[in-house]
Amino acid sequence: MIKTISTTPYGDQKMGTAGLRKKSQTAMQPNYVENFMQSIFNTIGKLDDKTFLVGGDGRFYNDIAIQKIIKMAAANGVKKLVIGQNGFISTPAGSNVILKNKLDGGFVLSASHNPGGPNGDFGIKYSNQTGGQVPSSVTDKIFENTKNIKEYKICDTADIDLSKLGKQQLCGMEIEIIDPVSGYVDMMREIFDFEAIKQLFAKGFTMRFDAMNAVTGPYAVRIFEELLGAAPGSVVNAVPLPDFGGLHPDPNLVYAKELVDLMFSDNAPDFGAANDGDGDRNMILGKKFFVTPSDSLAILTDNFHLIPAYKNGIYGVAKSAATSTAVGRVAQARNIGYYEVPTGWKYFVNLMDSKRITFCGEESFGTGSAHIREKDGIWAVLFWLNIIAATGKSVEEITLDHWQKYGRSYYMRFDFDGLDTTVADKLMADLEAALPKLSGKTFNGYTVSDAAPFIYNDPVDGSSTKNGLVIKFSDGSRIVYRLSGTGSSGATLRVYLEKYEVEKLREDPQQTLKQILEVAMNIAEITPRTGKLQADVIT
Ligand code: VG1
Ligand code: CO
Repeated sequence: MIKTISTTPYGDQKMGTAGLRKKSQTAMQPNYVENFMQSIFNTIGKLDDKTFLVGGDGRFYNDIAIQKIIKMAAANGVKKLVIGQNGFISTPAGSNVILKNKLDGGFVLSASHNPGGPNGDFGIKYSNQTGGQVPSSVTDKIFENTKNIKEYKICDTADIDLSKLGKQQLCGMEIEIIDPVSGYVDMMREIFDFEAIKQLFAKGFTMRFDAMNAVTGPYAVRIFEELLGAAPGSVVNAVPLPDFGGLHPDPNLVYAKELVDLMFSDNAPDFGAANDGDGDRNMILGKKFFVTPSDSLAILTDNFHLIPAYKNGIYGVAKSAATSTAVGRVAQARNIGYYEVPTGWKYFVNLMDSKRITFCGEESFGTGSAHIREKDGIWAVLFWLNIIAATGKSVEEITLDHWQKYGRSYYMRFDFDGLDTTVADKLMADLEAALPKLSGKTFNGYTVSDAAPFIYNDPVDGSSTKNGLVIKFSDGSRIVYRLSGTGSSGATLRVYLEKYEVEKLREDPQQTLKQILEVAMNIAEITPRTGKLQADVIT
């Protein structure tokens, strides 16, 4: 039943910030998924003692791709696959399954926060035994393999029934279908004070959680409504749909519009949150109040002692370079380690494995801890609920307290989408070349103190990564430029702005950052080069 099929390479199967991400139509081309998976199997080598996790966020084409992966794993001699029931598992739940059961890695079929459907995106995230996505040294090898692939192996059988929990066999490979929710829920119960949060809801606390028709619906209903007692209906868009019901499952102020409108209305519940397609991102809102992800990371870190799992202390904390420096002030005050890494969760993995950090986060609505090796949307929501339950304060009060204690980093991100790749690459190259000449110059009253590419030297494996360009000003303000590595067509330029204030704590970020935005646009010549007068998405 095992067949060897000849194939020809596609030249574009390079993984980006988080796995392979392509238009569904691209991924649906003959042998596209097969070539990519065979290249991974070839790169791993010995497979007869290996067990992998397989699951996904339920998006369009996952059902077909997952069957291909199962049949190919069997034909390639993989020992065992652990598969989420009906092919579902969130990225954080998948990381937990790998770690807890000491698996050799896994495949989560998701393009994360990108839209799904026949005209949306498809993706595959590949993790190793750490439970985190493989480092660039591995993705490079896989890419090389995809460029030379000549054949793949597949077991020629009928599709596997993924609805039936328990064990089965396929072409000599063991398959175990698991409930994707229960193990994750058990882990959350061990970390947080469920009793305290339950009492909070019992006293009438209200929340809305928007699962955006993606993978977290079943997790959120189980945890928030069934276990913690949030009112039925608190979780909305709770049934995962292949096209996310037309939603763009990116939990930010632009795409989670329904939730944002409610939270800024007079009918707002006490607390609002949303997750992305694969459940690793989170957005936190209070009544008429938005918490930036950078502030959220700083606030969670400063309140670690309120959470049962962390009350005895934490190692350090890390953030991506583009994320605001707010958490750095907490790290300093708390006297814990502090690391800045390139964008992408995979860079946190070595720091967690070597016990250098406990918490980490990114400005892109990602927060997490060393309980797993991926960011974790529901974890962040529970962390906030636990702080609220422990302090009796609202989201706004908690955030204001934080700013009063540490000052506030006004922070915004501006995305310029759909750029011509050549134009975007040239903009970055020219800007990088111009950086040395910027030092000491003043723009709109801001004097450049330092301008250089961000370079990360991993303290564990010694690898060096360059990602993004950073301009620092003498008052602590910063501009970071980088190109997105998760898009499926064209280029996206991201411009991240930050300004630190100790006294003016309640200004409008857009106003506060207006001058710096102008500087950022001018220095990089964004309008003349791209034709864009303003950003497409502002978060
Ligand atoms: C974006 C974010 C980055 C995040 C990545 C994956 O990458 O900026 O912080 O880690 O998405 O998120 P980029 O290269 O487009 O800026 V997800 O929710 O895929 O796992
Ligand atoms: Co995601």
